Amino acid sequence: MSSEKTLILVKPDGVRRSLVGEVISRIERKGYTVTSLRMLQADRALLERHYEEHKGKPFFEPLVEFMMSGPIVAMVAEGNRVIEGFRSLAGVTDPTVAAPGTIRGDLARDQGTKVVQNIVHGSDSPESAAREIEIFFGK
Ligand code: D4T
Repeated sequence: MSSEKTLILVKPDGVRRSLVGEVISRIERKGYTVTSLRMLQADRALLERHYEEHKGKPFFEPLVEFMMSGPIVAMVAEGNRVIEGFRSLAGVTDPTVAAPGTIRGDLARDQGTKVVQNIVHGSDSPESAAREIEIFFGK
């Protein structure tokens, strides 16, 4: 049986709003297994690595500032097709149009900020997952 891993973050807005349990609960109720978990205060160096694909974009600096604005929770979830499955649970990036029933569609909205505050991050490919898991949990 082939299993897969993904890196999931509860961003500072999710932690501030006490939604960590809600996010983990949705992951577990879907049937995935959380196999690693830590709360941390991310620093700039870590976030520049994590978001390197966005360097130079207009929302990059606001994104880094937002992600440093409070603690985050990082976790690894496992299961068949978990990368695709968690992105489906999360909903699309823009919470205004994220489908009801998804984490972003149910729990987030446009706050009028320079960067979208959308509660969670999930890896978008096996390569990103491996890279991001190493950033947050080491080899
Ligand atoms: P993450 O990576 O946080 O799971 O979000 P997504 O996969 O849904 O979106 P992303 O990597 O394209 O963007 C990272 C982060 O930047 C914010 N963002 C993104 C923004 O404020 N404005 C934008 O135009 C985009 C594309 C939201 C998530």
